[in-house]
Amino acid sequence: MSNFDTITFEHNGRVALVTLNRPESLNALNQQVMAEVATLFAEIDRNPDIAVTVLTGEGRAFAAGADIKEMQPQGFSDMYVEDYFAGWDRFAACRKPVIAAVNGFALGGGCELAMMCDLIIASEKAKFGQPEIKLGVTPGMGGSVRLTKAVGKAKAMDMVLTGRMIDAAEADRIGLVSRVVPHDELMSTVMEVAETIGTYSLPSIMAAKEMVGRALELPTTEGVRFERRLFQGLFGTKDQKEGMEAFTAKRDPKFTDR
Ligand code: CO8
Repeated sequence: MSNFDTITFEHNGRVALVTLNRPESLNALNQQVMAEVATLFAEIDRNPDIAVTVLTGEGRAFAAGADIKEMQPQGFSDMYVEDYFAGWDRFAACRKPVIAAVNGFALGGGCELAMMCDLIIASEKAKFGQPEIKLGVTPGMGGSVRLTKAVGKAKAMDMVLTGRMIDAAEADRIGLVSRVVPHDELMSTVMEVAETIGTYSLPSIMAAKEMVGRALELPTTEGVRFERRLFQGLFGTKDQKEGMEAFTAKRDPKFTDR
């Protein structure tokens, strides 16, 4: 695995832990963070020992957004020609599940980054928002799309147009997060969820992520057809035989496909 300056990486069993590590700027997402995250997640994608990754932030933020100080001097040509922040698409393309452990502020690009993950588990202290309108811009890392799909037009418009922050309880109520837990139980809960997922068959974990992701993009009949093909394909794995045999024999399965 590569070495990084703005993120840390730990790997234990089938679970990886990635921490955004610029606490002095509330883990503001600059180009270096993006490049390092994209590189690391490409490595995670290729590493057959890793089944699931937890993404969190050091200090009191998950991420307080794109780095405003880095963006401030940029012009349209800089943004357009460089396709500024397109590297986050490489993170979103990771084929293995990523759990966002939201420990504090998840604002702007930070909220958008959490929404690129597959599950969001939030501390009671977490705060979410799309405050870009206050800076004279709008969401730019997929927030208008993923937020609207997650919570619907009424709440997305409220957040994007007013820029107001919502707390973890509201985020839970509107369906933005999967679970909310006491702050000091955040990491233990998230690691337990990750470890549970990590016990399952890797091809079925990846297929599950892929089919739910496609469900958001496809019409119902196409989504159902796509799901069925992946489901049928899993009957080509050793793990399907093992999982069903273990059930019949009333023992725990031992999955080995990679
Ligand atoms: N960028 C750069 N630095 C930041 C950011 C940020 N997004 N957020 C916080 N910081 C820095 C602060 O400047 C401060 O640094 P310093 O100590 O050098 O002054 C340090 O972090 C601590 O922050 P505060 O002193 O402000 O802490 P507070 O507790 O008073 O406030 C807040 C916390 C409310 C989170 C406040 O910091 C804040 O409002 N931050 C900005 C939130 C924001 O507007 N985020 C959206 C950014 S725009 C964006 O994300 C666009 C995404 C799409 C880009 C796509 C491009 C194609």
